[in-house]
Formats: sequence, structure tokens, C-alpha cells
Amino acid sequence: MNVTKFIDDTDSVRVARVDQGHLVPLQLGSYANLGEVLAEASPIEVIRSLEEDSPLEISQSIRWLPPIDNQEVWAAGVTYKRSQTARMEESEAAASCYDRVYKADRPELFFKATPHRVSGHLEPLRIRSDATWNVPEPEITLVLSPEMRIVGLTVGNDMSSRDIEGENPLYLPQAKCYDQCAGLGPWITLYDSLPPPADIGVDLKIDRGGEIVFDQQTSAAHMARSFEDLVGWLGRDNSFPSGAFLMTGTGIVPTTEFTLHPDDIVHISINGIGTLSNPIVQS
Ligand code: DO4
Ligand code: MG
Repeated sequence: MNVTKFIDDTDSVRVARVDQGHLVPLQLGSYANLGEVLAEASPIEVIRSLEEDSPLEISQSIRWLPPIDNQEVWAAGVTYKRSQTARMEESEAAASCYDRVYKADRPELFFKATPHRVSGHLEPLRIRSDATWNVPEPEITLVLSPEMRIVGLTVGNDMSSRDIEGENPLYLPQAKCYDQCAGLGPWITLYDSLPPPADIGVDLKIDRGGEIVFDQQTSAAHMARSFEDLVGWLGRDNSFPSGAFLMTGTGIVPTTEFTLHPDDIVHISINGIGTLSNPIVQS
């Protein structure tokens, strides 16, 4: 089952089930928002029990919102060999840190975004005005209940300024967390049990003026850590009263000569979930 948020014709924020080319708006009843539904023991059953309004055909005019309410967004790093290699190339000073964290028990986990910094499907993502080398990071993103249960998956884009991150590892929060730094959507796919990692393929395409200038694929089977391991570390002595989103790291990093340009369109597809597309802006 897929569930998302959008803005309807009366400019109200609505929650909807996504069903074969249609959005089916839900009457949330006593639930304040989608986040509260996701916090339930069985969100799929709750959504089935909520009343539905007439379906709307999914068209260009749908105003998508990221499927987030009050949750924090966290991210894991260096969970794929490709990310370890790219980070070691980018930063002489931090090469040994990235090498060690790839093999260590404790993963790299960092705070990525508050909800107001997150863009949904077709909303812009930003290149920092003071950055010169920027990439999207296509990441399978876990949707976690306040009890740290994985209730679903969504598509995530962990936008990164590689020149800032590479200059000094202490600049990581600035390379990662700023306005419009994170993409989530177009919806959350809810699962009773997750598919095997080999079935969760990730595809990144970058469109520049109608031409695909980057196109690569990976899958969760190449991850050096399990989702459950990452969630276990995130939840250590750390509480999430509204739940959380956890981006699980990138397995695709373009080679060093590649940087994003304003007006590029980034398309990230994950098998079994969908495609998140965002135009890139820079002020
Ligand atoms: O420390 C660098 C960030 C790593 C990251 O975001 C990733 O591997 O996805
Ligand atoms: Mg990342």
C-alpha cells in the first residue's frame, strides 16, 4: 500500500492512498496527520479503516508534498563500498575516517533535516550558493515508528556538497543540512514485511536540458550493513516521539568531474516504491 500527502483544490493539506494512477484522499478522523497513522501498530489496517473521498487522477497538476509531518530525518553514511571509495578520494584529511567507518561496528549516522528542509516529488532541491561540487545521493529511506519499527520505505535524496564535506570532515553538517537539502517521496510504501535486499534496486538518472547526463543503478544487496543494524544504532539512547526517516546511504556516487547544475532534474527510482523527481535550484 502507498500513502502520501498533497495539497487539494481548496489549498488544504490532505493524506491519500495511492492506487493505480489515482490519489484516494482519506478522512483522517481523530488522527492529526499521516505521522500519527504511521505510529499505529498496523498503519495498513488503520488506513483501510479510514473513509475515503472520490479518487483524483494523478496528473501534472497534483501538488505533491513530502510524506513527512513532525519526524526528524537522519542519514547513514558509507554503507556501500562505492561511497567509501568516493569519500576517500574526495578528502585526504578524512580518508582514514571513511575507511575505518566502513568496517567498524558503529555506523556513521548524522542528522540530515527537519521537516521544513524537505522537498517532495517535483518540488525543488537546492545546491548551496557557496558550494561548487554537488551531487544527489539516491537512498532507500526507512520510515520508522516512534518504537523504531520499520513501517515502510520511501525514496530519498541526500543532497551533498562534496567540496565542503571534502575540505574538512567537521564541515559535514553544512555540506548536508540546509534549506531544500533532502528529497522524500513521492509516497511511502507500507510493508508488513520488507522485500529481500536484492529486490530493492536503486536507479539514478540526471536530466540536463532533455538529455540524460548520468544513469546508474545499484541495489540494497550491495549494502555492507542491514537496515535493522542501522535502526538499532539510531535508537540507542535516542528517542523519536514522532518517529523518524532514516536514509540508508548511497551506493551511487558520480565520478569526480561530475557536478549538478541548476535546472538539472534528478530522477531516483526504487523498485517496488516509485520515482522521486526534483528540479535543482541555486540562488
Ligand atoms: O560522511 C559522508 C556522508 C556519507 C553519505 O552520505 C553516504 O554514504 O550516503
Ligand atoms: Mg548519503
